[in-house]
Amino acid sequence: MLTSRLRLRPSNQLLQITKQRRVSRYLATIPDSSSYKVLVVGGGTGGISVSATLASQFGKGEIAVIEPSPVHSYQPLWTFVGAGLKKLTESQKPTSEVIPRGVAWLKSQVQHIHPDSKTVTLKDGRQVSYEYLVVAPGVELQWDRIEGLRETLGKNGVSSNYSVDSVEKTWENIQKLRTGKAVFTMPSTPVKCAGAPQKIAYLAERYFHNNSLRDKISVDYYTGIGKLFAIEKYATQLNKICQERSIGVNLLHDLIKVDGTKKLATFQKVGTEDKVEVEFDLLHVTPKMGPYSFIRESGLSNPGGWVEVDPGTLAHLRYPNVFSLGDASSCPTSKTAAAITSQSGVVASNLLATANHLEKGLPLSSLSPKLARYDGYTSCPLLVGDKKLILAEFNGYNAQPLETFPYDQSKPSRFSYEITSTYLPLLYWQGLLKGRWHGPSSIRKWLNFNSSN
Ligand code: FAD
Ligand code: UQ1
Repeated sequence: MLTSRLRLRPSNQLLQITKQRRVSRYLATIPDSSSYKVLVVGGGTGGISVSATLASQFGKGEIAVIEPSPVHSYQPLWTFVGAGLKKLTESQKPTSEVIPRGVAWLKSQVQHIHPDSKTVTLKDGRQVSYEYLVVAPGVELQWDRIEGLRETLGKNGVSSNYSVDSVEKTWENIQKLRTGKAVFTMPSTPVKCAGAPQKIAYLAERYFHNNSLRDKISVDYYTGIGKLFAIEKYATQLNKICQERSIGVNLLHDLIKVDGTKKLATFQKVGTEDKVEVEFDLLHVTPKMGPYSFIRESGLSNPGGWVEVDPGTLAHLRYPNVFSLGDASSCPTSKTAAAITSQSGVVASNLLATANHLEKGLPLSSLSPKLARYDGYTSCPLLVGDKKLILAEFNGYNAQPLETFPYDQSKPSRFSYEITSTYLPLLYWQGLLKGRWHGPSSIRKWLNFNSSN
């Protein structure tokens, strides 16, 4: 299936690095077992950050991460890559290097979870049992839900920053365009990093402007939803930028078909039967996304297909030994790595507390008030071009800003750009993935002690 091919194939250069490093790390590898105290589904941002946080609390080989990909990606960097601001290799590390010390890596894919018998069936046929389960497989990129997209992605001026195979094409296409129509799309489904589909439009527009091409190139953003951004404070600024720079904003237009040869994109007007055909010379597509079907088939989902957890404790509503975080969870906040900085600490703390409580033979009802709670924190660093950025940080549960720094983060700022471009990657690799960084709440409290933020 295209989804897995696109996401799992590493670059040749990275494969070579992987091979060299695999030899030196061989002795540190934990042998596979058929039973673990803690089993983690997915070695992405959520899975690695939770297992790193828990690793020191459990013995060697008691935790395992199930992850099929040999490469771990810091996906937030892909917007920078699509705009020529970073190299793709800067976003990647071999999975073997991010698996925490003492944690086993099962290089396979989960096919089915049996929460009643506390076992998991892997695609290679193995059965693995667990006491505690963390479900973090992320969101599925559903390329086939837009007719013609799979055939033309990476060709005919069509690319997507959401695909590791075509993100570099975005920068190639932006540089190649000298005249014509540049079109950027966002679907009507939930997506990870809901700002990414428009960030690349702002970056491309500034590139055309700075190269004296703007009067020859039109820039249009088509979105399947009804506003530019969910939080009013940031939406106001983004609308202003679009107006000032003559970026066309077409709300409630959902991309349903791409004809790469004819350079024609077809949109469905949401809530109607009407279709609109739009010509393009450059098309940046954000695919439709949804939950993986194995979550529903395993009986762990809410009606929408997401892992059904308590939005505060992140514990499963029906299986108290199961937790979920990140893009796969039912948390009604936007799906970002930033959200995981807060969620990973909550999952690790509550899993440990549950294990200790049950070991003592105490009833779970007495534990509930003592559990940690995720407050809905999430963030979307909105690159707007010219090395400036709107650092949107908010509580996704009450739609209110929750900013770390004591300045108005809705204003495009060079400082916010530097934080995001230089320091967040460091915080990600050395902090979050090592279990040492659980979000900016204490910095926020310290810096804002005198404000009402
Ligand atoms: P992932 O990190 O996607 O990891 C899921 C893992 O599960 C994958 O490694 C996958 O191989 C594995 N998996 C899938 N199915 C199975 C299975 N059946 N069995 C076992 N393993 C499985 N976030 C921000 O905070 N700020 C940003 O600026 C930002 N920008 C972004 C820009 C782009 C272009 C993209 C694509 C994402 C961006 N994000 C951003 C979002 C962020 O990367 C995700 O929200 C985050 O990585 C989610 O973590 P996760 O662990 O839930 O999923
Ligand atoms: C963050 O910690 C983080 O993970 C490392 C992100 O992911 C890319 C973010 O986007 C943000 C905003 C944070 C929060 C950190 C600070 C310093 C505001």
